[in-house]
Amino acid sequence: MNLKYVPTTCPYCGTGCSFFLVVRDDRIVGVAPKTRSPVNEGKLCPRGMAAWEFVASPERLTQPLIRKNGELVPATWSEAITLIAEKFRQYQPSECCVLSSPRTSNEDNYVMMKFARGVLKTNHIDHCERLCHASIVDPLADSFGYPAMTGSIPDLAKAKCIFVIGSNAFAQHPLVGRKIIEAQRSGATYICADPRKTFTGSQADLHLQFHAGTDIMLLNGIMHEILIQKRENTEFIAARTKGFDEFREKILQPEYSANTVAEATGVSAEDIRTAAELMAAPGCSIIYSSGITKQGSSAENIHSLANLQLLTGNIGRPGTGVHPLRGQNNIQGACDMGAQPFYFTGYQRVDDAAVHKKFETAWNFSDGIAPAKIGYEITEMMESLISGEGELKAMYIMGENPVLSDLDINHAKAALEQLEFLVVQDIFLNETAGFADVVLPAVCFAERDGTQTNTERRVQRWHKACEPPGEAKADWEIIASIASAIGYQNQFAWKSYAEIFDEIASLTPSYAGISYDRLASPDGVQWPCPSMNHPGTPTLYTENFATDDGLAVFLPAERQTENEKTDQEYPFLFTTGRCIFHWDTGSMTRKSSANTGNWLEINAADAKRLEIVTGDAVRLITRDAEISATARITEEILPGTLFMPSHYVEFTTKELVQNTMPGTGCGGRSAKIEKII
Ligand SMILES: Nc1nc2c(c(=O)[nH]1)N[C@H]1C(S)=C(S)[C@@H](COP(=O)(O)OP(=O)(O)OC[C@H]3O[C@@H](n4cnc5c(=O)[nH]c(N)nc54)[C@H](O)[C@@H]3O)O[C@H]1N2
Ligand SMILES: Nc1nc2c(c(=O)[nH]1)N[C@H]1C(S)=C(S)[C@@H](COP(=O)(O)OP(=O)(O)OC[C@H]3O[C@@H](n4cnc5c(=O)[nH]c(N)nc54)[C@H](O)[C@@H]3O)O[C@H]1N2
Ligand code: SF4
Ligand SMILES: [Mo]
Repeated sequence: MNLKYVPTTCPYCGTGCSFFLVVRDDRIVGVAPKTRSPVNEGKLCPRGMAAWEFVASPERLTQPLIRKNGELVPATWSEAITLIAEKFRQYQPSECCVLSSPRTSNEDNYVMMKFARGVLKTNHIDHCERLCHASIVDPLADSFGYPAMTGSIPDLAKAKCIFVIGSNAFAQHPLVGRKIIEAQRSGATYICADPRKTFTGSQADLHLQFHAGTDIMLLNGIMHEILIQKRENTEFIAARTKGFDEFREKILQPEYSANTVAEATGVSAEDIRTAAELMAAPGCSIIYSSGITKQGSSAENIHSLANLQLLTGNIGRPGTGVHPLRGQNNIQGACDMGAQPFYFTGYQRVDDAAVHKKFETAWNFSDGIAPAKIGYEITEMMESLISGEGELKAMYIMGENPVLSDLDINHAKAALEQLEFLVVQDIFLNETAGFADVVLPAVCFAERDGTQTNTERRVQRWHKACEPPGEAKADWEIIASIASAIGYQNQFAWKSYAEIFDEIASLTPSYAGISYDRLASPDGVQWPCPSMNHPGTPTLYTENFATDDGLAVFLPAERQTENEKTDQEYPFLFTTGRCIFHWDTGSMTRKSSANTGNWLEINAADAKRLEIVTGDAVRLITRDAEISATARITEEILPGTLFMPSHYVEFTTKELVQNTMPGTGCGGRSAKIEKII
């Protein structure tokens, strides 16, 4: 018997936990703890523990498929690659678009980005970030310079106060939740603000349960109190920020006084004052996630969190800062690698002439690269297909399932039907493959080398633990074969993931000092890491911000997400989110024993009035859709609010929430409920 322990990182969430895959005779038989990981220190959540189970699933794709007479039938690699190359050669750059994938490695995303811009000559490249944390990236850059988390997961334990808003970290990022508890046990005060009293909220020392969508009122109210109590950090503000005077004037308006804010948000004036006092003290860390980013005013919400830390000087030291918890395992990396319509790697803009020249020269395509012009976002791709106004005809999708994850499933299906040619490259025959002309089998995380970058900018290694099923190939190798068949062998001639990584490092200042040798350390390396002797950057902005003049900017926020108005007929505010049992569209978790069926959470007082008890069948009705579910009566949500998990696609949750909010929908729609008798 041959037994191996292969170190790797988790393929699920952006926390980036490490573990060993236990391999017996080329078959993975389990996971084992990797105690030297600074992120998870040997611990894993149930998803990480089970991360090896899907690898050997009999449903894995094992050979290329080509659609003939309406059916997907097995084909050879050579047939599939020749067909794709022929097709892509026929289309103009403006007719092609690409979806890259936060489930794959940095190298795969880089190669896909080079393929889109160098081979197809289009900037129409994007990934599901826009359906998830679209706005996490740019708003933080507006305030501080970098579109990323400012601190580190291990350093959260050093905070004296932790403020969590719009994140159910204990369920969705459990190993970050562990750090919150560690800080609390060491004496930190833990404050949680959320419209629901979730797992995460129920552990808090102070829970601010506010009406969905009133985030800016609440945050401005807290900052108003900090100013009134004269707790702002004047020295920090003077030395390291700009825009304070205008900000101060706006926040001191009477509409943000504790009493007015209490009325608007449902949080007591006393709790607002207490939160202000606790958060102004040195050593406060803020954590947020999709509750903040999925609203109409998500950018303003994030600016407000940045303002708060600038006001108190709680940034630039371990245990302080602003920490967005990113969703998918490598969503940070997919963004860093330029799998977006606006950027090459490391947020170098495609419409910057000098940057454009740099990539054109380095890549050396004899017929040039895509013009210095921003391409379509995923939503614009779908929109242009539906309206028929754009020119799109061909699409290449790697590791995404837009048929289930798009904001509007019928809309996504209608869009994909308009395509003349669709290539889907995945590990399973997902729902999107139903629309494909060619399906290509890819390897999964356990079968490849490569790197991924977690939510705290930590670049970490995957290591190949076993052979892929059947004829499945690495994502980058498949892309390179297509590029070669089209006529671009030289630009895609790498032999390994490490060689691709070196090319990334050579073109990306924030990754310049990272190499596979350095990544052998169990700590990984956190970017920016500009040179080989630079240690990496666990804490950003210790001395300067990454803005042109090194100063951070106060950006006062006044626009608030508009909830649909409730009235006598539709008296409830309906909101959605995740639950601990399922992952995103539920395609994997709903097949497991953890499947729970769909439910609707109703506050106990409302339920009593409507004579509904837990287990009753109820109908939820909005102005343009309805859905049935099992009632779950709870004190976890405020009276007047309803909540349903977003993983149950056939119940069309998104049709219920669409038009009012981006993403799977926070904020709220007005709704009524009926008991089904
Ligand atoms: N109903 C519903 N919709 C949602 C959400 C929800 O909770 N519910 N969440 C929203 C959010 S926050 C997000 S981030 C998006 C996610 O949107 P998507 O990324 O479209 O959703 P996933 O279900 O993660 O699909 C990823 C695909 O990648 C494949 N895959 C996994 N590993 C690999 C690999 O190594 N190589 C290749 N080639 N393929 C691979 C999987 O088989 C799967 O088909 O969905 C959004 N939409
Ligand atoms: N178990 C599990 N874990 C996951 C995933 C999964 O599908 N299942 N998906 C991963 C992905 S892709 C993502 S993006 C992350 C998301 O991670 P989270 O953002 O933590 O996910 P949710 O629980 O959907 O939403 C967070 C919180 O927002 C609150 N909320 C609702 N309305 C509002 C509002 O108006 N304002 C504020 N401030 N909060 C509000 C909800 O009550 C909820 O507690 O999770 C990742 N981890
Ligand atoms: S917290 Fe996230 S990265 Fe860590 S084991 Fe769980 S799913 Fe994997
Ligand atoms: Mo996400």
